[in-house]
Amino acid sequence: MDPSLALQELEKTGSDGLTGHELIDLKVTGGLTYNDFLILPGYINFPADNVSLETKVTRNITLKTPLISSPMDTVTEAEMAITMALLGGMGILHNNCTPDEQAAMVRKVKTFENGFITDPVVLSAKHKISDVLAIKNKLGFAGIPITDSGLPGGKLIGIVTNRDIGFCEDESAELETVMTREVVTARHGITLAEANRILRESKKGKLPLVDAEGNLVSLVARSDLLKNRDYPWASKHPMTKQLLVGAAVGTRAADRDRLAKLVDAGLDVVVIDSSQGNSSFQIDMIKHIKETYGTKVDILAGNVVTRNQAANLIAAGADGLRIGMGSGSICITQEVMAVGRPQGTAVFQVSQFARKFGIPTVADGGIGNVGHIAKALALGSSCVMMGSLLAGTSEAPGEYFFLDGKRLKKYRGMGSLDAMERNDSDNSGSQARYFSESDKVKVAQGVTGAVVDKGSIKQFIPYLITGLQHSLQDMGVPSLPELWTLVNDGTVRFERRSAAAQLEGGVHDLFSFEKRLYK
Ligand code: CPR
Repeated sequence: MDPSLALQELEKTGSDGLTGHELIDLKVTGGLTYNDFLILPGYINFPADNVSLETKVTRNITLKTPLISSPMDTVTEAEMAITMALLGGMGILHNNCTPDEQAAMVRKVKTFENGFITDPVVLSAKHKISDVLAIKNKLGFAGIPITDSGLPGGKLIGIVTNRDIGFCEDESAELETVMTREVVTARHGITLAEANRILRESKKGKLPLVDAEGNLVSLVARSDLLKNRDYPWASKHPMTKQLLVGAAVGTRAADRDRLAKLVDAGLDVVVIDSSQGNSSFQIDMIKHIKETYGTKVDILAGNVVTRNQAANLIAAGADGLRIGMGSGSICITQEVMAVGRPQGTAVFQVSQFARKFGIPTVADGGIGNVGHIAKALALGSSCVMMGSLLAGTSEAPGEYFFLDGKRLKKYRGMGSLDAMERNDSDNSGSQARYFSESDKVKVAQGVTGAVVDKGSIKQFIPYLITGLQHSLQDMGVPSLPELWTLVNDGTVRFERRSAAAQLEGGVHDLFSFEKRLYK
């Protein structure tokens, strides 16, 4: 055949592979999940770093990357939420704590300014040198502002540094006898660049920022200067410029009071946390939130895995849907309840349905690598939510420990008996997701385990982002909206893979190997 007729021949015989609808053909294959299929390569005519990953997590919240951290007490507290938002994603704060503790976490994210310490350690003039030494021992620094009240927000009256206490032999001396009273300060509201310039010129270690009345608002530390970098993709509220944050709540009466505190602290997205979201309780909660807060917070409802469940929550007013039942790495829901759905099928069915109403979806659970993220997005989800992949990073709550020579962090399901015991007294947190108040026997839906140290998400998330950009480039798709259009019109093609093909797709036939994922 004449080689110049190759394209015509292709047109006549059709493209390789299957459309999304043919792939997720329930009558032929039953439920599928990420490892059951691959995406066929497309045509590349752009560099990978041109691929846009901009997406929506809910109707009104747009992010530069589709990455969300799970509301689990071994994954997302304030530090994870802050760093996820700085890197272009978003964290959802867990609710396995008191409402006040959860609201404090929201506030910490909302008041975070890169480079500014917004909750500085502060002492009063009546504190002693020994107090400074104790802080130095515990936290490693000794430059401490002194306020009249001894609290942040009090009037700044001095500062104590290493130099002030270095030659003092009496540790019981009060700080007013040694503190420096002439403090170089700047007004709250200046940019980080200006603060850095003042620090450089004044050759001081700490720059307290004060309001018009001289009250201490925050602090910039010289030692942080080098560590600070720009976060051009940071997820920020368009008006306030504060970082975006979500938080989980349940559907009980007490959760309405909890939510009031979270909204007051500046919450952007409320996640109604239920393993089976299609309930009158959740629908009532959605209606309550819409009536009380209007467009002040967006609602990510769920979890759902079927179109039927999705339809109810969309009709009630959900701004986004969280998809997954039984797909989480720590989860035994499918084993115990016999209810759930393979995640690939769930993501495709719900996302295609929700898209008709402009409702974004979040594929939650079962994300074990970059390829899974790419597949979840290709099946139609707008974002992915990750638990195990982010547990074990330095931003996840909990201390590292060693076992068999490996550095580990604890990771546990929120419906594990272990997680439930944390708040047995008020029954307001994770118990509410998985157990009824009247349950005499608590049936666990998850396990407790450990994951290997992954370092900081400041390195790990950029690896996921770059990997994802390369994945979309291989598909021949420069952005997520184009991916969804091209999957829908059958241009992006899929193929199922047999068990043998799955083995072939992994590392095989080596005596030994080391799997390093990024550098
Ligand atoms: P992985 O990312 O670890 O696979 O899954 C995290 C997700 O698992 C969470 O976002 C949540 O939806 C789900 N999950 C958390 N605890 C669970 C228990 Cl005990 N049971 C079932 N699912 C759970």
